Amino acid sequence: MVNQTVPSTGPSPAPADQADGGHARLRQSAQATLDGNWEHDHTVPSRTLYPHQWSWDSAFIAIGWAHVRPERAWSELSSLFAAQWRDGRVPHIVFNPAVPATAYFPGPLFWACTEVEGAPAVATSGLVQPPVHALAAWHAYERAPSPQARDALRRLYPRLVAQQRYLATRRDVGGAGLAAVVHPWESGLDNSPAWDEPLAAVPAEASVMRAYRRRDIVHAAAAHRPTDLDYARYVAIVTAYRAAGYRDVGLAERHPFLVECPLFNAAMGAAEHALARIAGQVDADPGPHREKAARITTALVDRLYDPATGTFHARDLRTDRLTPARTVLGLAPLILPDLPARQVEAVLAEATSARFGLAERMERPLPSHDRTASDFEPLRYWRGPSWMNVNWLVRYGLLAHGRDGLAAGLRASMIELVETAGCHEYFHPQTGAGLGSADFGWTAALLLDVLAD
Ligand code: 9WN
Repeated sequence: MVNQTVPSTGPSPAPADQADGGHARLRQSAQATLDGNWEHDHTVPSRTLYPHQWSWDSAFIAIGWAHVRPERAWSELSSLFAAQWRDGRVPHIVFNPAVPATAYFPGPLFWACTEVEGAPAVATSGLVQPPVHALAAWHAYERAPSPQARDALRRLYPRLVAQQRYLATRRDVGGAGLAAVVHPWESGLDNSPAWDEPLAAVPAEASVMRAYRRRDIVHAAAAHRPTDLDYARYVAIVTAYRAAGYRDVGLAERHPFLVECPLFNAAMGAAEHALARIAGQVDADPGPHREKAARITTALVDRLYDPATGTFHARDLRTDRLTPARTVLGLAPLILPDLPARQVEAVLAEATSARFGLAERMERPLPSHDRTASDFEPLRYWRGPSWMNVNWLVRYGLLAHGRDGLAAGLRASMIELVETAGCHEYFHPQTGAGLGSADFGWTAALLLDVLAD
């Protein structure tokens, strides 16, 4: 037994650290990252790689702000939704006009959205990202409830409803109650192996990238980013959507990439659950949200769950087949509180297998792709590295299904990772080394959130 009276010879924690489970300094450094990335009414994901506002980043970042400066959480979300298009889409990038147009590729001139009818005056992209905003808004409110927060929630509510309406109507290309993503960037997991098959069908040559200047590989190692061929296809898909004026009518007949993603649709279902709770605070009717949530969960299980693999896959609408990769996207439906027990057990079996390594005591957080797959790449972006946001979502799902032991194991591994490597964008899934941008917004924000539990 350790004699508590013997003075330690190692560095002793500062008094504030002792009072905070040893995490005061970690919390301070996470807040310093958020402060450093704050930009008048929003937070940039990274000062170098991503100097504008990104949609799902802002949702995760708002959760972190709720712990330290709640007014910024609401500013984060309201500035994003101020750029909502008339049709309800929330753009995946809102460009800061004060930042040079060449700072990020593809920049505002490439998207050319300000000329499109129904787009806002500020320059944006024409794509969306996973609709995690209602869930984030509710979570931020629960973390720091106040009359001001409730007013902000009241103002946000109709915009969140319009976002859901856009996805449930214009994006229901498959006609079965799920939303389709029209670009890998919309999934948020840009070069996930889940997109390899549908992306391979998009005609493109890597050499077209000679006509453009990729800015990402100025700031990050090319071996840790999508390839030139990936980018050539990303550009080709945007070009097709832009040529159609970013209209969604007729997507099935003309668009080169149409996929139903399990994470995106799980977020859409979780958003209805969150909206039901928000409705209860803002004198609206929660009933229709609960009904929509139930329909989304049923459609997700019918269309994206494969009993043969026991996990969720993406459905390529151009072939009407599930794509074979077993990625972390398949675990995301756990965030649905009404996911049937059979699928909950199957997803837990997948998560706790050697593919993902979830356990009550685990060395590293979940990777973005199956560790045992032959195309697992530990350094390349969404093809292996661990990311805080998907780990946060899976932990949220574990808590929703009462798996507290597994949630605690995941939490400890997330904290240890950032404590050792810093607030990086992503992490080597075996060594834990920090990859991509340092001082990354959602890593800092979600760390603050898990530390608070
Ligand atoms: C394209 C900002 C965004 C994240 C995405 C991540 C990455 C952009 C890029 O950065 O995507 O949207 O240039 O690679 O994949 O999830 O929202 O952090």
